[in-house]
Formats: sequence, C-alpha cells, structure tokens
Amino acid sequence: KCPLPPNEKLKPGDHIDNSLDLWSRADVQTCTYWNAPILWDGMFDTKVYDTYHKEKGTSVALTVFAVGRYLETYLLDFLTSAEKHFMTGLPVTYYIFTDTPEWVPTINLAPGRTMEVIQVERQSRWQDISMSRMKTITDVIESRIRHHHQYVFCFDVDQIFVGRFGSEVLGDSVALLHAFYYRRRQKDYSYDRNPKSEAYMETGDFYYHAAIFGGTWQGVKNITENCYQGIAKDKENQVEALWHDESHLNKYFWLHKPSKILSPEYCWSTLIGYRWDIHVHRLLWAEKHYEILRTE
Ligand code: 2GW
Ligand code: MN
Repeated sequence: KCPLPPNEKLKPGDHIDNSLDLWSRADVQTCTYWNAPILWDGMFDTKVYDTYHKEKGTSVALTVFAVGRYLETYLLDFLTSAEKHFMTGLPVTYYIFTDTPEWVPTINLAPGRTMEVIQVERQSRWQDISMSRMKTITDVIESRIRHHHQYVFCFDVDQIFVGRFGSEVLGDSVALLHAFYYRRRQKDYSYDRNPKSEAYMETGDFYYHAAIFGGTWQGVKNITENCYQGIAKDKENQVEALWHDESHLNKYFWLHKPSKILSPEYCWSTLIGYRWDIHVHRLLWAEKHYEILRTE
C-alpha cells in the first residue's frame, strides 16, 4: 500500500487520497519508492476530489506565457480548451504573461473564473523566454497568487486540453512524466550532463517534463525560485543547461522529491503513436511550427 506522501501535511478529516486505488492499474508503476502516488487513469474517484475541494473552497492559479508569435498561434485554443477541462467547477484565475497584452483574446469564462494579463519583457533569445518564466512565476506568486490561491499550475502554451484535468492532480509538489521518456531507461534520459552547469546530474528518478508542474503556492515557489537561482548561476558561469529550464526542473525534483506525479496521460503527444498503458488523453501537444516560430 502506498501511503500518503509524508510531505502532504494533512489535518484530521483532511484525508483525500482515500479514493486512490493503487492496485487498479497493475500494468504501470503507481507509486514511487518515496511513496508518492503516480496518477494514472482508473486509480481515483474524481467525485471524491471535486467534493473535497469544493467544500474546502480551493482556488487554483494557472500560469501561462504567450510571448511573441506564441500568442496568436496557441493562446486562444489553450484557453478555450482549459475552460472545458481544467478544474471545471472550481475557481480558477488564468495568469497570462505576454509582451502584447492588447492581443490577448477575450473569451467567455465560467462563473468564478477570471483572467489576469501581465506584461513581460520580450527576451531576444527564445531560451531566455523559456527560462525567465521561473523568475516571473516566483515574483507573481509572492505579489499576488499567494493571497488568492492555494494551488498554482504552470503550463506551456503550445498544448490543448482534451480531457478532464481536475482536482485529483492537486498536491504539494507535482511533477509530470515526460511522454517521450516514461518507458525509457535511465541512461536515455536527457539530463544535463555538463558538470559546469547547476543542472548537472548523473542519475535521477524519472525524466520530468517542464510543460506542466504545480503544487501549493509554497511548493511551486520553492520550485521556481530554486530553478531560477540555478539558471542565474549558470549565466554567471556562462553555461546553459541542455534543456534550459527543464534541466533545472529535473535537478530540483531529484533533490526535492515531488509529492505527486502525473502520468503522461496528462500531457501526451499523438506523434508517439498508440501505447497500451495510455487510457485517456487529457492534454495534447499542439503542432509545432518551428519554421515560423523560431526564425527571428
Ligand atoms: C520557444 C522556443 C522557440 C521559439 C519560441 C519560443 C517561445 C516560447 C516564444 O516565442 N514565446 C513563448 O511564449 N514561449 C513560451 O515558452 C511558451 O509558453 C512556450 O510554451 C514555452 C516553452 O517553449 P516551447 O513550448 O516552444 O518549448 P518546448 O515545447 O520545446 O518545451 C520544453 O522545453 C523547454 C525548454 O527548452 C521548456 O522547458 C518547456 O517547458 C518544455 O516543455
Ligand atoms: Mn511546449
């Protein structure tokens, strides 16, 4: 039996993982050696989580960056699909970071759901657009999110919700298994292998995908602050980690184990093809348009 992760500090009556049936998916790993559940379809009763969080008044912040052409290319589909599938029934605020606030599409939001647009500088290198998210998220958690929301989830914008992405994912510190690597051997993981980088690691547990991570605001602040510090140190030393912020995130989750892990059902790519253990698609990678997006 996989008990509750020790770092989920629950008070009496707070036990919400009682709907987790860790044996209902015998085909996949459902628990880590440090006792964090790995969420696969079929393991949980969605009603238990939704009822619990509605009663508790849980409110969730979603952060997403849409800088430069990523705004016109991806943001509208991301947001309209999130309205259909992301934490439906719970209060959600979308924190949208962009260099062109006037171009953010207006969409109808369900009651209790709001949108905040925050202007950010446009970095000239795309690697910096991606990496600077860690600092920006840290700052906005401190200035706004912590006053309004218990949980924060941070997303890449180049993806589309296609199935429930609900309150079962909420936890202290939540990581996602990368769809390309979840059944590969450790030696194939694309960790940063340069000892000069702060993200350097030889071995790890899994290869996590930076397209989604989340947790309580405290949990996420620890993640983003640590990653940002690693990124800043690398800049001082004039090195850049192999996969930028994702390398630093992997290093962080190696040193600070996530309390909950999402299966690749939560962020799948149809390019991979059919896999028998993927029972549902919850979010799909949108098509990449490198030819228009990366030529500048
Ligand atoms: C990024 C790369 C090349 C050209 C443009 C951009 C870009 C990214 C941009 O012009 N504007 C922008 O808003 N972004 C934001 O950064 C946007 O939210 C996007 O989803 C995110 C990450 O960039 P993306 O999605 O092109 O990178 P992926 O899909 O290859 O992502 C993985 O690796 C990245 C690091 O290289 C990140 O760790 C990312 O979280 C990973 O999923
Ligand atoms: Mn992406």
